[in-house]
Amino acid sequence: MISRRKFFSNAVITAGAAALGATTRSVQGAETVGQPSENPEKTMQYAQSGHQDYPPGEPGKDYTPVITPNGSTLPYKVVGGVKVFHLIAEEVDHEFAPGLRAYCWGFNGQVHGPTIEAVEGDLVRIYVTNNLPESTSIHWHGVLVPSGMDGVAGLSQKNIEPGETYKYEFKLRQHGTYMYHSHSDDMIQIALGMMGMFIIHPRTPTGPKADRDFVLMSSEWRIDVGTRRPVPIEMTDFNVLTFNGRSFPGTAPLVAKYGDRVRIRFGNLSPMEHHPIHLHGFYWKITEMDGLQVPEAAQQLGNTVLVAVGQTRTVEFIADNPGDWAMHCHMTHHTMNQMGHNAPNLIGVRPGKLDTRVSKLLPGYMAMGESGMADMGEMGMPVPRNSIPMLGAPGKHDYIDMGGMFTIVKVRENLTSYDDPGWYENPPGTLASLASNDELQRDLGKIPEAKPMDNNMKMERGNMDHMHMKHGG
Ligand SMILES: [Cu+2]
Repeated sequence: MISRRKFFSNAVITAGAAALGATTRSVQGAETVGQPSENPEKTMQYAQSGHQDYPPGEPGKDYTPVITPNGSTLPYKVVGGVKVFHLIAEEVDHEFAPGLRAYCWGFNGQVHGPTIEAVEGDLVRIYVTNNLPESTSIHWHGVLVPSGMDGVAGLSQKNIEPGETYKYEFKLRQHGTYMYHSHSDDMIQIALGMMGMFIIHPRTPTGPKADRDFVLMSSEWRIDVGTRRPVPIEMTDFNVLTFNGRSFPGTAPLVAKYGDRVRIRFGNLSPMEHHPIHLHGFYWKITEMDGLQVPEAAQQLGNTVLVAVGQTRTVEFIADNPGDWAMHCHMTHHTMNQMGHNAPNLIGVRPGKLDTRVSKLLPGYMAMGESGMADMGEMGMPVPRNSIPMLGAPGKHDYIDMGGMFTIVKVRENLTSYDDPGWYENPPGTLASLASNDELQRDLGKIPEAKPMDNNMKMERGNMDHMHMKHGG
């Protein structure tokens, strides 16, 4: 167990080693942070013995449970002092956002699997039942376990064959934000969704307590328009980007009260891509990297954190800025929905009725608008069966041209519950608005002349505006 005092003594050793130029020592010093013992042999005995140092940690008493938006926490029961969990790997008919469903592989009826939550020092026993048509195994990503519990099929254990239930058992000798995922036929099983978050709370918390503790797992999928099975061999062209298995507008907002300390634990098990996650309205501190606590003096400040495939990053900030704040991957293709991909480039072109004619021949065909793609989400063309428009959803002020790996952090004063409070009411004078002629004359000395790029283009668009997106068939 890492006490605050030991934590600081480690930090001092690390600093001292670094000062002497012993860089390898400093790396070793860093590794001891978050682990219960500086003595590797003792640590190993501890991890492999059934010896119990602490009673099972209890929610509300030993920790404040995390919130998994659009997801849930895996229930457990205590048997003889051991926390017993049961994961069932199975096919799930999963909704990514209203209008788009696909047959994925997940756990306990969910994509991704429920969040496993426990406390440092807990002895956990996790049963894994395989109801998939092929063998599997589960790896506890970042969790320090005995080699035979590490879940790499063939290397650490036998495959769990269809219909079999395996038992994993280990003691949690660290705390932090970790993950679990299939480690058998990885490319297929991860592309189909077989992953979840694994949160281990500290036995003896140090530092300020989070009022809101969110868990967000990133992933990416290719689901061809009109189909209902993600393409598991995709390597580059992903068209459905998700937080906790959902694409905006299917993502639930993260709600906080003004003044709350908000923690967000990001994990990324996308098949191929890293995600720079950006939050508007705040700066945060990166408090954990791959589950390991970052010493306070070394916590980076920022508003974007790169979460590479296989990494977790935990951030904390004070919700001191009321409003509706975008939080999203900053790769522009990752905030776009399914139909935004592979659209022919028609910027500056007059397509006339081409779209309508071609779409009769090619289901799912949709060209880019003449003046960009912002109109596509709200234009009148019917959406093919089982698909989501390329862009987002109606917002308070206008259509939101964002989708995919996008969600909203909602901070409010005077909240009575953490239910979705609806759209933010902007206080007078705090909303961007159309400039008046008086203001323009006063400040610019003139009224800027409107110079449309091509007046002819505008004529083709009239009948596309203000029509609702609807699903065909
Ligand atoms: Cu991304």
